Parts: sequence; C-alpha cells; structure tokens
Amino acid sequence: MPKVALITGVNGQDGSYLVELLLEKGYDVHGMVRRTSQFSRGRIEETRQRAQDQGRVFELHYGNLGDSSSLHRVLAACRPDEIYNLASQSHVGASFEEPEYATEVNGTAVLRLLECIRHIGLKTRFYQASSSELYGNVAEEPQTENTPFHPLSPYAVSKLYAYWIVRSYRETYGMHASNGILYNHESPRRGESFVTRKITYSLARIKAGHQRVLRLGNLGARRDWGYAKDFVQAMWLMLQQEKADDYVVATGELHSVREFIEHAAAIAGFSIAWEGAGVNERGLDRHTGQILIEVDPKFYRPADLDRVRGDATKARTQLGWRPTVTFDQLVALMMESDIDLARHEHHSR
Ligand code: GDR
Repeated sequence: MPKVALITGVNGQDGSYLVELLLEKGYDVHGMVRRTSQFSRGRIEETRQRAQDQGRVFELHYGNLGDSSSLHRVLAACRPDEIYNLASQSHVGASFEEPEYATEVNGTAVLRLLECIRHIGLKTRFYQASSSELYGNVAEEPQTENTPFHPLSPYAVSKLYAYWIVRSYRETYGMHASNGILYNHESPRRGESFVTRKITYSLARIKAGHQRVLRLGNLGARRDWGYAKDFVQAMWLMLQQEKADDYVVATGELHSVREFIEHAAAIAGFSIAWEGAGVNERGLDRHTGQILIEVDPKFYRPADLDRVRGDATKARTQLGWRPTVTFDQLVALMMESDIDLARHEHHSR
C-alpha cells in the first residue's frame, strides 16, 4: 500500500515542489485548497495532469483552515500517514496590515488542525512550516534550534504560537509533530510580492521593455536565501525520522537585498551603480545611466529583520540534509526563468 500524504497550501511554492517529490517517492498525494471564486492552481496543474495520465493519486479537496468541520471532512476522507501544514498568510509585511488574520491562519488554525487529528484518532505524522522569523531581533548569529526567539511582526508572533502548540502536542499527547524552522527559500515559483522574485521578474520586464523602474523598500536587509526545492526535501526527511523534532533549515550564507539585485542585474545584462542614501538611494545602469532601482517607503515595514542566518548542523547530521544550490545558482535560475517569461509577455500586463 502506498503511503498517503496531505498537504495544506498545496498550490503554494513549497506545496508544488513537495507534491512532485512525494509522487516521485510513490505516495498517494492529497492537497487541500480553499474554495475561491477563481481557480488558483497554476503551480500544480501540470503535475495534476501528469499524475492523472499515469494513473497516480493526486487529489484536491476543498477545505479551510478556519473551519473545523471542513478539516474533519478532509482528514476523514484521505486518512493521511503524513500531513504537511504549509498553508499560511506568508507575507510578513502584510501581517502588519491584517494582524488578526495572520494570527488566525498561522496560529489558531494549527491548533484546530492538531485537535482534528486528535479527535479523529489519526496516527499521522505532522510537519509544521515554522520560520526563521521567530528569531526576529536575533540573540546570536548564526541561529540554531537553541537560540532564543524574539519575534517582531504579527506574522512571526503567530508562527511562534504555532511552533509552541506543535511542541506542546508532541510532548503532551506523544504526537509525531515536527517544526521545520525554515529560512527564506526561493525559486522561479516564488510569489511576485516577495523580494527575490520581485527583483528578478521586474528586471526581466525592464529588460523586455515592459516596465520602467523597480521600486523596493529596505535594500540593506540581509537574508539566508536557499532553494525551495532543496528545502522541501528537508520537510520530508523530518517525517521519516523515528522521533519527531525541530530543525533549522538554512544555507548558512548571508546576502543583502542590494547584493541580490547586483547579481540578478548582471545576468540580465545590467551593471548597477548605487548613488544616494536612504529613501534617495537609486540604482543606475552603468552603461546607459538609466535609473533601474528606486526606494519607495511604501515597502518599508514598521519593524524589519536586519539579518538572519541559520546554522543547519542538526539537519545535516541527523537528517543528512544539505543544500545543493548555491546563492549564485539560485539567482541565475530565477533570473533566467523570468527573462524567458517576460519575453513572452504582452506589453500591457
Ligand atoms: P521575508 O521575505 O519577510 O524575509 O519572509 P521577503 O522576501 O518579503 O522580504 C525579505 C527582505 O526584503 C526586504 N524588502 C522587501 N520585501 C518585499 N517583500 N518587497 C519589497 O519591495 C522589499 N524591499 C525590501 C524586506 O523588508 C525584508 O527585509 C519570507 C517569507 O517567505 C516568510 O513566509 C518566511 O517565514 C520567511 O521568509 C522565512
């Protein structure tokens, strides 16, 4: 009998890579999607078609993390051996504008899901998408599983609740429930409002003549950016361990937004020269003098992390996990994919 997995947030960046991984490993895969007036399944449609053609199980179920009865229905229908909870309000900046919503979806909903599992009496393994945002105003660098948390945004606080409720259910009820404390992970499938994809997509559009300038917020922010496809491998590995535990998943390298721009721009054929400071900082193309980057305070956050860098020694030694894609390779693969996308785009988009 194949193993059965359920993924919430299946149409997200990580969900789409995880489905592919689990199908490759022979799982029957179920995905939970929200009922919306418009279909948003762009990232998984091809995989769904392929699975169907090959007679494999990849089924979607309507469900909502805000509704216990729908969770019961979905869990009872597919009775998964493994659950990957990837659904969330994942935009840190947006959580300042809709803090209650972030708390509900990222925090309370995790409790709801765990309670459903318990009431049904499912013997399932549970993965929770935790985040490096928990470290916030970092107490040390690099951060490990033992570094104290100091969350700064409503997003981070909601994820901290989820982290602790998962631990609590593990310790209280003996559930096999693990937190993956994942650092930023990107890919060509990353949503366009996150900074890396915003940069590669906008530069590609500028190059293709569809856009004039790229406006960003905090250019000095530094992140530990990895490749999403590598990171979903770590999620799966966590659920294959005899004992549930919490793991940092990171590359251990730190790069600034400015650096990301410079690397991406070079691949697009630009050479960035910076001038000015603060809101007046601009990035120009050295060859043409064209202004490519401007700062727009609209993208500043009320509180932002200056730098977060993880130490994934535990994941490396206990899970045998390591990243396979370097920072340069990641930027290149995103930039090349977006150059291709922009080339086929109509001017009006
Ligand atoms: P982050 O990712 O908040 O780290 O959370 P994001 O790409 O949104 O921001 C990274 C840094 O870039 C700065 N920045 C901008 N960010 C956005 N989105 N748009 C801009 O125009 C811009 N200009 C500068 C930000 O201020 C920030 O410092 C991601 C998400 O995937 C979370 O869900 C996840 O938990 C963490 O990574 C780990």
